[in-house]
Amino acid sequence: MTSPLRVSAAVADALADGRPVVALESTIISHGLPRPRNLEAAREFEEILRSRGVTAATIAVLDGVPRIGLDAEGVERIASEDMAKASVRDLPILSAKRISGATTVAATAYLASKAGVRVFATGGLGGVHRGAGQTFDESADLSALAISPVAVVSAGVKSVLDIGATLERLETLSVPVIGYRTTNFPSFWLRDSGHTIDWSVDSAAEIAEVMHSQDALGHGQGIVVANPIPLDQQWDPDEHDRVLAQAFAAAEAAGVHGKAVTPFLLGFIVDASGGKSLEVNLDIARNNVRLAADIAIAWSERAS
Ligand code: PSU
Ligand code: MN
Repeated sequence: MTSPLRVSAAVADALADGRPVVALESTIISHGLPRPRNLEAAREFEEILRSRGVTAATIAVLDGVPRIGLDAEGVERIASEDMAKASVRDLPILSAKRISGATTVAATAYLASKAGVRVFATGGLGGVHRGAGQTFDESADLSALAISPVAVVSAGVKSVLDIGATLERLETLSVPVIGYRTTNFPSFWLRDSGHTIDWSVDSAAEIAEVMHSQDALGHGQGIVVANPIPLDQQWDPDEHDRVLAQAFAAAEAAGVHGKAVTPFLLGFIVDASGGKSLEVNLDIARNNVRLAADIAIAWSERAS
């Protein structure tokens, strides 16, 4: 059977030559950022990688085909079309129906690992939702990382989630969580969630070393690399707390549930903060793309 994935020529060549590649997700573009800033952002993330000599592998499903690396038209499509939000379990359905989907962290990590891309940059990871004890709402991002050997650089998980429970689940799933130059787990817009983690590293090379050790041990998990936003770029903590409280109240009043919860909260927060959360959001993603580039470079040097 031939592979159902379509790897772009640029990504395939880079992988064959052992050059650095970084995967990027499409749900953040399609459902996580407002138009038209989302298209600018998608292009900018790819450009940050290119300027460092790293090949961008933006991942999405277009007309049923999982694509690893998009051309300019593909990037425009994920930013402008109303696409399904696609997690791992949606992939076979999109494929059979030949429809398009923007891939979450879960589906992106899964597809990246199948294509041999080992480093992935995103903004924030999905996790355990507040109230999950009743709703069982836990993002498949966590379970996908248990089966996808990819180092995912994020600024932790948003404080809209239950961060303590998310860290517990990552422990259960045997997914390493490593702070980049910190043992304070970040909460996306803020540097410190109040939760500490066991391990930190000081360099991209050290993360590549952990990836190598993980392979040598025969582990198949990914790695969560937690990269806090620089202090002078973080959101004002008081405004953050105030807007989040409003967002929860609005979600409750609107009766939003399931996979609509994350996009609802993110959209509400952008509006209620007068766009401030969006600027911080973009700084976070850029910062993560830069660190992912460094890790991919270290990985390609380590592997060659
Ligand atoms: N967190 C963010 N921004 C996002 C998402 C999460 O700060 O855009 C997106 C990611 O694509 C993530 C998905 O994989 O939401 C998680 O959604 P859910 O909780 O429905 O699994
Ligand atoms: Mn969910």
